Amino acid sequence: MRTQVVIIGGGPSGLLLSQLLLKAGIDAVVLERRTQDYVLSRIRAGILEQGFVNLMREAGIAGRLESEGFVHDGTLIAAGNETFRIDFVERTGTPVVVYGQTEVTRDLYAAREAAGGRIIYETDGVTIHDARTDRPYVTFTAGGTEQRIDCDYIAGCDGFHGVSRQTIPDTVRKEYEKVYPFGWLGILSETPPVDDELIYANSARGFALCSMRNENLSRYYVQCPLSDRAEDWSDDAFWDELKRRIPEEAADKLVTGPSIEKSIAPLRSFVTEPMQWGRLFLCGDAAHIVPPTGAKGLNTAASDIHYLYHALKDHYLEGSDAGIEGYSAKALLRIWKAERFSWWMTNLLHRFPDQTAFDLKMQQAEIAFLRDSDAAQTVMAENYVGLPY
Ligand code: RFL
Ligand code: PHB
Repeated sequence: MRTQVVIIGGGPSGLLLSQLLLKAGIDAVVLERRTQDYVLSRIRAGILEQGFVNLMREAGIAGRLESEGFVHDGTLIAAGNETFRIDFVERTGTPVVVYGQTEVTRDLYAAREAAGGRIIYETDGVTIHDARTDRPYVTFTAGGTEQRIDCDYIAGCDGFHGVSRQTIPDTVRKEYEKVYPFGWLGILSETPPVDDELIYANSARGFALCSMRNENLSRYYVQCPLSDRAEDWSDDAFWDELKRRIPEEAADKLVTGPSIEKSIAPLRSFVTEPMQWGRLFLCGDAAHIVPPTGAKGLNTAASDIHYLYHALKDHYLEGSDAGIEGYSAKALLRIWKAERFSWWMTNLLHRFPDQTAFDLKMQQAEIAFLRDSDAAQTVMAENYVGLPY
């Protein structure tokens, strides 16, 4: 088999790239290790930057997102019982959109299927060959047979545990990592959200977040020790803990109900450099991870896809390789800024096991500064809605 671009990974990064390429008349094959149902069962991101929405529009698949997504003009920050609001639109002119990653992925699969684009599911043993030559190829097994796809370029969109990043030799690859000493326990419940906007809460008992998917689907998180297991948390224990961490006014009106999903995600900051090796390009979680506090994971994946899509389009349609050559440097410049913001928001809002009395005072002062300073709120809003591509 031959194609122009092999895309490894059928998560949001890989699917979005495949759809943009298809629109530009560039042929691609997506290889996904799991089934479509499995990918759609993962509950993850909920907040989309305008840049993400624009890419979905460019790919011609923003219809449902535009009709069903909820536009949020700002967010609430709580510290103990005190709450203040940061107005994104007033400060930057731009809102964010609440629309689940599951729905984004569903729309992308539907569009790819409708267009007859190729996705090979349940691939095993995907291996990248000759990425530093001008004739790379990928081998794998699917449906019990060994297969080979020859191509011009390979997009490594296979998430944090994928094979693409590992293909780059240790002598070339440099990894930067910070692992946080806690995780997020998250639940999804068919209850109305406690507020119209998200509440990010710093409390003496640890961080909590009130988020949502729609009028009758809420997503809540509490910071928890890494040793906790989701199955050991009853729904009642979760709701009790959440109520203790959010302002009383919100706790009093919180509607609780059975959870329909419950899981723990560890928090990590991670970047690999470079994001390109010969004809292999890394995109999304394959190249970088942020703690979810700034809602940047899926959105940083989108900026990588934007740069790679334009680079490939310039190569195939304009005969220019400037974008291809500059991909890693360009993508990393924006990634590191999103890493900084996610790390800052994580430090601002969580309790750390080794936090000293001085550290706590610094955190309180930082929150007070954010509450009182127009400039600080503008900086926060600018980062939250997404830095320009
Ligand atoms: P994914 O989604 O991990 O998809 C990678 C795909 O590659 C497949 N794969 C392979 N396929 C073939 N061969 C192999 N060897 C393969 N190895 C892996 C996998 O099966 C999978 O289908 O990466 P992608 O596409 O880069 O997308 C990244 C996003 O999923 C991620 O950044 C976000 O979910 C992060 N995130 C959030 N991002 C936001 O922008 N806003 C948010 O509000 C937000 N909230 C979150 C989050 C992530 C969370 N968790 C659980 C990590 C909240 C949470 C709790
Ligand atoms: C979510 O709704 O899942 C969500 C929202 C904001 C975040 C992280 C996760 O910062």
